[in-house]
Amino acid sequence: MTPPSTLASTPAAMAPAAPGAVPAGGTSGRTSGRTTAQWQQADAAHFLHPFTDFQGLARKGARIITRADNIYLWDSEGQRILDAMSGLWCVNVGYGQQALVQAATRQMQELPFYNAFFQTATMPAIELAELLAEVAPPGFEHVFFSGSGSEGNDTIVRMVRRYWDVLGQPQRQVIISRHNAYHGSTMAGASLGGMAGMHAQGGLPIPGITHIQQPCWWTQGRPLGLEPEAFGLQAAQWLEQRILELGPENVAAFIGEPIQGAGGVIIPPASYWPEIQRICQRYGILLVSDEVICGFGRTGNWFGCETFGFQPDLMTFAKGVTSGYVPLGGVMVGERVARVLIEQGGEFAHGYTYSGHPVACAVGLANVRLIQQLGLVAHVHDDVGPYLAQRYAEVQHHPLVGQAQTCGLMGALVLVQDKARGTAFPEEYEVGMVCRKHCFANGLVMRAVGDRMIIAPPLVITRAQIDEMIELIHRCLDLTLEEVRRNGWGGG
Ligand code: PXG
Repeated sequence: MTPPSTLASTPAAMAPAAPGAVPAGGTSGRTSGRTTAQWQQADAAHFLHPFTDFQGLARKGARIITRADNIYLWDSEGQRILDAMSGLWCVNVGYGQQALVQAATRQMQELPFYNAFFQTATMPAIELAELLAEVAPPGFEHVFFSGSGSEGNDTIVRMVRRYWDVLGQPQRQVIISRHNAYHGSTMAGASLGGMAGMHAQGGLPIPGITHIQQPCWWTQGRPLGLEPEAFGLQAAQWLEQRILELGPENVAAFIGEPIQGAGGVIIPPASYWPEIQRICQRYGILLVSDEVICGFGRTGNWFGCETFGFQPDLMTFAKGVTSGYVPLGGVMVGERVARVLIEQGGEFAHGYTYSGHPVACAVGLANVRLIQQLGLVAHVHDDVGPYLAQRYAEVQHHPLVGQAQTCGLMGALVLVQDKARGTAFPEEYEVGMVCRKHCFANGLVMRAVGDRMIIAPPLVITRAQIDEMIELIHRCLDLTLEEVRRNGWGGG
């Protein structure tokens, strides 16, 4: 096991305080003279939060997060919280890593911004592109930078359609994705995604995007009495069926997250991705792996496609590339696409002001180097990943848990009303939200997606911290079970 001392970051308290600065305290220190209620009032008055019922939040008041270190957050009331979601699936190296702070500071002083549009480049962008080509699977030599995962997926749509145009097959427009996928919140990102609630707002999906069923054995394979591996093959067949319905000559690409993250950590059976790859190859269709969550060590390899044994043509990345310290995303472009765009494509009329932003790239560079120096990919693969799997096998025995599954440092617990039969709770009970409320009150960030409780802790987590997290999870499951029984909802 990697000794914890090499993984722990410098405690914020040890950093010298600037004259007159408010101390980085968990309680009133960071509140700059306002109470939590005053912060909440100002928040409700001016800040429209993403994916939020504005009125509902205004009534309740947001939790104000004031500082963080390693895998812990502190709120404005001084409560310490174990962040089992890595911010939002992104703080892979944990909080407080001074190498990233210094890289940003240095770059801001030297060259805070210059663009990459008019035949210019900055050194951090070049160096990061070079390093990403080194850590990516073989065959990925080129990078197109964006500012986020959503923008990265917009780039994917533009790029795959451009690829087929250049090859003289402009009718190859359709991109196939999956229900319950999450690929971002821009028009193209949300269209690629398969979230019904998002499609219901704003006339989505945009034309040329279609969705097949997701490979969720628990909700789809199990009721049919299929073994996971047989179900994986069947779920891949849904892709072939759709390709044949559309006509293979009209299909540009298939996109998927190796593990669906925001959809509830849906880990596909091992048979699924190799069969998807075979089908894409059979019809010449581009295969896109959305690595925004699975990339940068999350599943125990640098990229999720390596864990699941497939070789995509394009990979979207974001989040873990900078561990969320600053925004950055992009697309890793495999040789099949890169050669066509470079050698035959002429100008690709696409790009963002912040494509290759020097500060973001400098932080990305420091972050990827830190992942290498700390050996975090091996730490997940050989140590904490298997250890989490072992501890989750125990959580599986809890009366509320129907299924407990992990891959690397992603985990899902399915809450069930009847453990023996694996029956789901009625949706209106919102049992996931009940559990989340107990997590919130007990100093644990665990996300609820319907009845699936999900985690994705920072990769620097140690075995001892996994023990601490599992203890909290048990406590919150027990409190949820008590409430379920008090309400007469069954349970166990
Ligand atoms: N692809 C995947 C697979 C993602 O998970 C995006 C693209 C979009 O990235 P940006 O950087 O544009 O947000 C994501 C983002 C959740 C949640 O509820 C997940 C994400 C974003 C917001 C909420 O789990 N993932």
